[in-house]
Amino acid sequence: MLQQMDQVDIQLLRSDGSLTDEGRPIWDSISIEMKLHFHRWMVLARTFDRRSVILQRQGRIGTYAPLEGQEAAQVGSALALDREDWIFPTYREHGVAMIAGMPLDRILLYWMGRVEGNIAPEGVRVLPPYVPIATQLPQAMGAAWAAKLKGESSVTVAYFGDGATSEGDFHEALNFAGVFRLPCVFFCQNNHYAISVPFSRQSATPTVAEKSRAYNLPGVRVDGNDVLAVYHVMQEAVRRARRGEGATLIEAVTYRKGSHTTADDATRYREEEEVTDWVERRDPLTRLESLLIQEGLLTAGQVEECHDRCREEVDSAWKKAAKAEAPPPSHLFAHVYATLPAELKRQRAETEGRSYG
Ligand SMILES: Cc1ncc(C[n+]2csc(CCOP(=O)(O)OP(=O)(O)O)c2C)c(N)n1
Repeated sequence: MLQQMDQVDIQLLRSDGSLTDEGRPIWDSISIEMKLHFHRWMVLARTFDRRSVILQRQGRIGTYAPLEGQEAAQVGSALALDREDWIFPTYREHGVAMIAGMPLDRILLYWMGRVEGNIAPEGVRVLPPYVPIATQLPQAMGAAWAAKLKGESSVTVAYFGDGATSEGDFHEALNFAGVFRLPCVFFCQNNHYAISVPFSRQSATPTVAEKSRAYNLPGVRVDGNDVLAVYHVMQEAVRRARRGEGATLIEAVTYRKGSHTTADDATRYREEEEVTDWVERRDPLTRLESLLIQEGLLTAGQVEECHDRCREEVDSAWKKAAKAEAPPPSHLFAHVYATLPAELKRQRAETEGRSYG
């Protein structure tokens, strides 16, 4: 099983922090600024993630979906996008959302159950996190189709997990994108489990990428813990979409280090040997840090400073989020129905201390 996880079409930065022959010229062609962005955002995503798990354990935020282990897939893909591009995320894409311009305190507000956590600042094109699996895919096709009809150059990116590829919505969206040659990218983070169900129990195809063939789209299976390779394939897919050549399906092979959410216990369905292999040997952040140090772009001390600054940034975001006023209970009933059904009207009246009907 571990061997099959290893088979990818493209890896540029190996687990030990060395570049492959193909990786060297690609790394050299990237600006130092971007290389440092890879690092800072991966550290920030991890720091935010670890703090959020602690906040959940302290009862300060609600159930939370950790991303640790998937930083390279999220950061590499999001840094290849422009401000004009549309992002349709799942509940795990905090690393993508922060790069797209979602303030950290607002991401925390979402996990505190606040409506404001769903609202992106003006000009930030990231949709609220989608919880029903794969629903965002056909909706993202609507945005991509609209952009195409209007002659805009924006690209739409739909993020989803391996489990989402077992849903009808996934197939409908790929079919639609193929037929109408839509400017979009399907970005799958294959972290190997849909909660407790391994990929082999969800899909008869050994990979996600090969599912693209049925829709006449290119599919690429990239090492999702290699930020350089993810950035590279995403750039190519985005450029292709902007040139009017249609959609690409990217499968970033990765692993979530922790549980599915803070309400789950992953030790019940994952082998210790498998977890250790991914956590100790394939960590996306230590691999990049070791390359940056070898290349003389950062010292070990500067790496530590970056971690400290990110901790401060997350601290101040939490301080801000914690000050937010508690919302009135009526918020529970807003924004879903234009006209509330009778039962919900009754419940709303109850929360307001009124009798109903
Ligand atoms: C339509 C639908 N069915 C079931 C669920 C319950 N559910 C929540 S997360 C999840 C697994 C999703 O796995 P995957 O798509 O691989 O994404 P990951 O959580 O691993 O990032 C399921 C089945 C849901 N949210 N929506």
